[in-house]
Amino acid sequence: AYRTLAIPALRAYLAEHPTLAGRIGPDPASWQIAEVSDGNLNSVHLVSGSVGGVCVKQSLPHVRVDPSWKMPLDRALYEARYMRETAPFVGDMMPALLHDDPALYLLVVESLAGHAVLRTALATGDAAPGFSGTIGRFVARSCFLGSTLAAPFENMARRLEKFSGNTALTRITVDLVLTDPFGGSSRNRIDHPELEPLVGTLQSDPRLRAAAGALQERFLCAPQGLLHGDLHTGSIMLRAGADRPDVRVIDGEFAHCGPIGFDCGLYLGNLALHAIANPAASAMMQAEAALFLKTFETEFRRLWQDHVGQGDMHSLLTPGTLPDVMDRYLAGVRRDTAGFMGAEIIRRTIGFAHVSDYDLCPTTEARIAAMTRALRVGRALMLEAGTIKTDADFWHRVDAST
Ligand code: SR1
Ligand code: MG
Repeated sequence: AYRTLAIPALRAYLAEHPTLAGRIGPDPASWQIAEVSDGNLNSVHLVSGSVGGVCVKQSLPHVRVDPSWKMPLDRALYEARYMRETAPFVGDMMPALLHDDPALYLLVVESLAGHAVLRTALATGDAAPGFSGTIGRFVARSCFLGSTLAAPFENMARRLEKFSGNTALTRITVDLVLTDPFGGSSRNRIDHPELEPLVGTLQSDPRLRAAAGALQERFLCAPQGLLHGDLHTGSIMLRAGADRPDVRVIDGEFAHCGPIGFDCGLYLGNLALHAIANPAASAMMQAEAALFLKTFETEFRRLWQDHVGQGDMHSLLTPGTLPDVMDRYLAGVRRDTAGFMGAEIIRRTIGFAHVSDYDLCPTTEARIAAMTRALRVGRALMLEAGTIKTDADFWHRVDAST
């Protein structure tokens, strides 16, 4: 039966599973177990011993950062499903899933004890440039290879069936990302009264409300691929390497079949938020955004080229028409990306779940100025999404607000 495992119970649980215990070390009493919960929802422990270590993640019956907000436990099962479904496409860009327990709603994954959360590494200046190349490849591969461009439609039908029950977390996204910040909600958090006039203007702008509505429709009615669903800089871990950083995507519990631009937009939105909160990192974030878009599109086109005729969508293409069809498809992904990027920037500024990047602002005035700028950037991206064609167009909306 379900129970939340505190450290002693967790030690006993792992000791009873020889394949897991074998990865940690022979003497359970000597294992070091530390709670490292960092996200909004779950409890996470790192366990290490003389042989190595594992990471244990368990669903809580509520939102971790707000115990009064009750939550079903099944998110751990969807995260395990996402990892199983995606691992064949992305290999070691994700940690390995070692074990899942459907009764305890618990996962055990490869330990990334030597890695840092990307958001933290950006804040401390420890993120070596180039990590966005891996994220671009991750999104292209995880989204394309499961799509109906790459495989018979029955494949996607099976995926839809597997993930359509992830309604509790899809509800969080629909409400917290795509509705509350634009309509107003008691869950929103407006840190500074100085922001209220601008928030009022945004929430009473019929065009912005309509743009948010169009994004809701895309999110719920365009199952182009299996999305990670929460691809912000807190869902990415990295460790410096000799020639390039080792980059891993974690936390796939928000998995949802939806528009590919959602994963792209969340990632770019979080790079932009960091640039806005920490102007010293702006040039680096711009370069990372460009690298992400370039790697994503190059990989997506290459995969499509290699899979022509294997899926049931655009299955009749001849070599001459392929580039045009790809251009049109990717233009649609860019439009979605810009819109979701804008919504993410706005919701991380005035919605329920903020980002710690704003803590880098040296004064309250700088923080209010950064948040004001973020709201303007988010609005421009959402309202002008259809006109954003090039990599530079994305960042122009970020720069134009300085
Ligand atoms: C109640 S959960 C709030 C946010 O945390 C997660 O990481 C997602 O981003 C969600 O929107
Ligand atoms: Mg998370």
